[in-house]
Amino acid sequence: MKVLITGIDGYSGWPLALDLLSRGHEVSGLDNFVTRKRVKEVGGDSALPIAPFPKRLAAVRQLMGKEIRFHKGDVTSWSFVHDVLAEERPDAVVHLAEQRSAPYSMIDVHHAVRTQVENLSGTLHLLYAMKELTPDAHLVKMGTMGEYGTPNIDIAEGFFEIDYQGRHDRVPFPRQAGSWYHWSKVHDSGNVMFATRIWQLRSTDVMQGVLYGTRTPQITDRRLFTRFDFDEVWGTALNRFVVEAILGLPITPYGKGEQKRGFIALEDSMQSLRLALEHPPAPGEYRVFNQFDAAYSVNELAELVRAVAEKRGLHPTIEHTPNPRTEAEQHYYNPIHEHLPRLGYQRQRTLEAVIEEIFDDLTKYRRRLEAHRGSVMPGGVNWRHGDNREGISARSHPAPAPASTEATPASTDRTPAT
Ligand code: USQ
Repeated sequence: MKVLITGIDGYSGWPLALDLLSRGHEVSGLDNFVTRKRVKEVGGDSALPIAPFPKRLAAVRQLMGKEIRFHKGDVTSWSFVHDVLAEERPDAVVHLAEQRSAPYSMIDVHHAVRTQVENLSGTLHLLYAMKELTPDAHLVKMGTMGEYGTPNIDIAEGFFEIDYQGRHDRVPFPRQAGSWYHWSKVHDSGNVMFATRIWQLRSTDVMQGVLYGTRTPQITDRRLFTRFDFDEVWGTALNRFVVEAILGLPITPYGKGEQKRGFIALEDSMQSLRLALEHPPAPGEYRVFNQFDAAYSVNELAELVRAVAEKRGLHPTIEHTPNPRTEAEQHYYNPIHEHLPRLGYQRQRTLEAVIEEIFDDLTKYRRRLEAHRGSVMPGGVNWRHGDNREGISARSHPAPAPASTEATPASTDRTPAT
């Protein structure tokens, strides 16, 4: 199968490319490398050193004997998206090229607008290009479990049956997202669902939980490392807790710490995406996968990280900090996840084992963590403040470039296919 991965340089895009190549699929990709730049703007960096993209491609060639065709550019450019699809004519597109940080989207009005303009326009460009050029191809769109929020009832897998005022229907499960970023995914979901219906496209909307881990079976060399973020803006709670423990900082659950989320290991996410690709939906079918293995509270994560740290002679404290987010800190959480197991999905990795690996891998790069210690502690982005630029500047060197509310002028710069 010919698969185009948008956002191929990202945390999950890169391992997905390796996974698909190793299973004999043909892979092409696009990226504008903006995540590398934006993480640095807030004073962070990947804990694991990631090779420049041409070196990644050379390593794939040398170690796997495979080629990835690459296009440098921005999905906010219609002509770029159109040109890439016209050239590649993929059987499937995995769309990961979106701004993926909730705190980044909450920095100020410019970051909120940038997040939504970029994410929605990229998806719309892809939908239009697929309708015109590859109407039979399958779109696998990365959404998030955070689209649903934390309702006081079970969370259906995309759709649910409802009786209301004497009538019955099957309707999308309500979305109650918790950041401008998460809302951008909600709006995307509506757009993908609508385009699929009017143009008879095939689409899978992946409500993915929080990803974790540094390894997949194909990451066999440091040139193939995927990124690992741990700063306040780009790092997830689990990543941050491990780094806090290694650096001797307190582990920082926000508020009561009883917030629950669904989690899935990087390697298992690759398995899920592969299963989705290898079992495409019918024309006109929009399906939703709740892609996670188990739910954990932030306090459970903190305790697991502390337990692993203790075994290694580290003695981190757990210090609840005032919650900078507006979110339920104690709530019911029971999302249904049945679609992937029906396709043969089986969890391979446990959270405990992967936390051990993360400690192993990050401890070797302790100096990189030390160099970005200032970006770890919370307090820079508060949901209740309209403007957090001061909080962010305080921890970043250099200060972030001023954002614009205009759609980012897209780069159409094209690197020759390799
Ligand atoms: N949290 C802490 N302490 C911290 C950082 C976060 O307690 O130091 C809490 C947050 O308040 C939140 C929970 O941990 O309640 C999860 O936050 P997170 O930063 O780990 O993850 P989140 O912002 O939800 O976003 C991440 C990814 C995003 C993806 C999403 C999946 O960055 O791209 O869509 O996880 S989900 O959470 O299912 O929406």
